[in-house]
Amino acid sequence: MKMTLRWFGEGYDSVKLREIRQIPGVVGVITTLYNRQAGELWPREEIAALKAKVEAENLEISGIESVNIHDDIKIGLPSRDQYIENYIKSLENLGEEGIKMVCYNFMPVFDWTRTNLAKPRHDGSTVLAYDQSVVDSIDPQVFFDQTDANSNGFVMPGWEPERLSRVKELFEAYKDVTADKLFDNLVYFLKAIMPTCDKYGINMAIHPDDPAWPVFDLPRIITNKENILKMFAAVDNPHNGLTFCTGSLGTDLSNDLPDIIRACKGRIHFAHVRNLQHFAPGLFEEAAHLSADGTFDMYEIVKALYDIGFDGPIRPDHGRTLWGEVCMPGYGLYDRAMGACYINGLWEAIDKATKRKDQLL
Ligand code: DNO
Repeated sequence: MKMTLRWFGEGYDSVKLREIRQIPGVVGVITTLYNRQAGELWPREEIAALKAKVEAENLEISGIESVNIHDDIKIGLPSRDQYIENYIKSLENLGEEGIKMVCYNFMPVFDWTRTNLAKPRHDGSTVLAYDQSVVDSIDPQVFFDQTDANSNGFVMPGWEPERLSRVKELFEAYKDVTADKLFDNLVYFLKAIMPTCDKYGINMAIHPDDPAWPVFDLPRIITNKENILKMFAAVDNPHNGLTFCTGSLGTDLSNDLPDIIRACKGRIHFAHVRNLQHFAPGLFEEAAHLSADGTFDMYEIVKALYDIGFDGPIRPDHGRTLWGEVCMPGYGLYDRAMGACYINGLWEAIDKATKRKDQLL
């Protein structure tokens, strides 16, 4: 595995590349052209400029999160072909620049959803939290406005104002899109881009739906082992892979995370590793990465990734906001730096224990 940190780019992130470089073991960033909206073509010069900036700080671009998918592709409108063509050109430009991993999601209207961006935790930090009863009782537009207002002035990934100023319109456009239809539209998109991925060796890594069930009655299709394997089978190409995200798949406690990792061997191209603390179904908050602070056994998760020979980029995921840091909720430096060190520590221990055991046999 390759330890990385997400970086949104200059002007969008409170964290600097040099600070990221100082986290032991972090070799790269997962970044994006944050100014580019879903559906837009990514010019090669902009990708090259971003790459030069990252490399000037002795880091690499280990992958993109995200090249977002235009809603017309998800809805399956005739205009999707033009947006797919743009997507293919963007992939070609990324491929020409040697960038080989692209994370994306196929969630309608909203990306990840949390009902509180700054819930005080027992230790005095604040975290992102989710309460289904809030989602059940709020109008989606109000929900969006609240999220936007509570983001400390940062544009939150997946909550770009340009897109979400059209919440009502989007809900209308999705009204006939069932889960099956959404799945077919995903397959259509993947089939169209696979030849380009084959040509450049680009690994596509779909991000699971977060939370892993329909919100605001919108369908969600990447929610559990069965659906993920169905997606792999529908476009059976090794470049059609997954971002294994503990915090998303782990929202549903019936998902056995190490088991999903093992079932997806060879198709996990990117990993987001974090802990959650569950209180009841549909009621949880994000925790420190440490196993003891939340619900998941992080050792078992990292061990499963190790056992399947995972060698892609991995990143700590949302962190707590602490020590007075002012940052995008979930994306401060301090807690994610601790998360990276912790995951590296688990990996080193598993690696050494495995190698010593092999020597004894
Ligand atoms: C939230 C992130 C998601 C993720 C996208 C991938 O913090 O995990 O926004 O980047 O779903 O396209």
